Amino acid sequence: MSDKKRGRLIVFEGVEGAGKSTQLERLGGHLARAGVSHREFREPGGTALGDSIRQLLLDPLSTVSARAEALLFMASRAELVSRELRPALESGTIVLLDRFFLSTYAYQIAGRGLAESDVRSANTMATDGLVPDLTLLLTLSADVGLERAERRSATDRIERSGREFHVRVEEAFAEFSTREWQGMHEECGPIVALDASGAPEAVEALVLDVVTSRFRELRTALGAAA
Ligand code: T5A
Repeated sequence: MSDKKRGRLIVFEGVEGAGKSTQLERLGGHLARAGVSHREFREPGGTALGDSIRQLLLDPLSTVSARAEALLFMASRAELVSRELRPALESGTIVLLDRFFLSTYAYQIAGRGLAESDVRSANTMATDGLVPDLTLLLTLSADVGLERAERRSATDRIERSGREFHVRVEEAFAEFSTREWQGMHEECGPIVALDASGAPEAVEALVLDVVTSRFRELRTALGAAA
């Protein structure tokens, strides 16, 4: 398929409470008002199987070993990629995705301590080689993000993994934004780090700026709708 007809996969990543869902929804609103066909998904979830897996993974009463946890994320991902993401992209739709495999690299490799080579291999199977066109990495300290998430609702199983775990996740995300790391992980596609510590409107302006400067077709559509 020619790149011209394919949609774009835009992923939002970052620590707990970084504002991914808020910004994804805002970008989705801009696209909808501009009449741009788009779909919104989150991981884990987005399919019947994925939603069941999400419940198992996030339930504070579940006990899940690190390897089982990684494989459950992969099973949800495999289902989402084959049933939803690829068909949407192939039909020319813009896909906005709340977390993808960069989260597995941060949470399961850096956070839980699983071997990078094992996780990358399993991920290759789950994504079947699907590479994001852009990842917007919202940067925020783990402490501020957890505070935001705790203020919003009761914490889930992964949020309860302890401060040290979340600081390792924050540090991993910081490393992912470096040119050196990205050069060694081509499966991740381009990653752009954005400061998520400001007000939602300030972060939204940063998101729009990156998206419209990366994708000419969206610059035209969103510019015309402004
Ligand atoms: N996970 C996921 C893995 O371990 N491995 C994986 O491979 C994958 C895919 C998913 C969990 O699974 C883990 C990571 C997660 O622990 P989830 O509920 O989907 O669980 O968790 P999150 O994606 O972290 O969702 P959150 O809702 O916690 O964070 P968001 O989406 O980053 O934040 P958002 O937008 O919901 O905002 C949180 C609160 O902050 C406010 C919002 O109003 C809301 O109250 N807020 C702001 N406040 C001040 N300033 C701003 N700029 C703000 N932006 C939002």
